[in-house]
Amino acid sequence: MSKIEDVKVLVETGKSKKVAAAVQEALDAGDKAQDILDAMIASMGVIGDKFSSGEIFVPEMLIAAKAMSKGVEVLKPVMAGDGSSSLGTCIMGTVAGDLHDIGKNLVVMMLESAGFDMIDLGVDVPADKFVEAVKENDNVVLVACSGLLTTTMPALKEAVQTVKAAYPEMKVIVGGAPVTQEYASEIGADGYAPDAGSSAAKAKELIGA
Ligand code: B1M
Repeated sequence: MSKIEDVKVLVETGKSKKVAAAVQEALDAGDKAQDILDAMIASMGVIGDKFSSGEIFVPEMLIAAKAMSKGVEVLKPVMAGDGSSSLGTCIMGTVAGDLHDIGKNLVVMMLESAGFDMIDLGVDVPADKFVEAVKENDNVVLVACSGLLTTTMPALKEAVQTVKAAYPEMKVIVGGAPVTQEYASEIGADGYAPDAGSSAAKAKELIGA
């Protein structure tokens, strides 16, 4: 079995104590960080499908998520840039009612490496908190909101519209599995990105960098 396959199996079986070492072994064997990350994202897709079919339940999903996070920790320094040039501050969070943070964490990592100073508000962030964070931090140029559930898409809309009501000129980018460009436009977001990689390019484009 290839090293990447090892990583996939460990994530899918929630072996969080072994994933970090396996990711490091894959890197040492010459696998690209992006390929390892893509494999772990695919594993979460497998986990999601098993959940949908009733083969596994929430605890197993949580354990797999923890395992993936351990792997991402190892990839972070490899994938991150030096962050030496600042494009300004970006406030990011997963919207109210939503506890999914792996995708958000990947977007934080990519935006940080693109040169943004990231303020990560975490998960289950009410709309007002995004506004407070804009107020409390210097040089905020972008607000980024993540939403993973169809049931929290209205919270995404509320976040965008609350930020826009308080700061009409603030650029807002949204993303997450159920989000589309169409929905992003409908709720008044300035930008949408389908994945963490493209979020960096879109974010830079939005602020004219
Ligand atoms: Co949840 N969950 N979950 N879950 N979970 C999904 C999302 C689901 C699709 C599983 C399924 O049914 N197949 C389903 C949602 C269905 C729907 O809404 N249509 C679901 C459900 C139903 C639930 C619960 C309701 C289950 C329950 O309690 N009965 C519950 C809700 C809890 C809540 O949030 N209030 C729940 C709970 C959980 C756990 C807590 C157990 C755990 C999350 C732990 C954690 O995040 N720390 C969990 C997990 C792990 C998943 C799956 C399996 C994996 C999510 C993930 O991390 N994916 C997921 C199934 C799946 O995704 N296929 C599922 C990998 C990650 C890298 O991808 O987050 O999509 P993703 O991020 C991508 C892009 O979306 C994008 O870039 C990322 C990387 O390229 N992106 C952005 C994300 N944010 C962005 C922002 C941007 C731009 C791009 O700009 C700002």
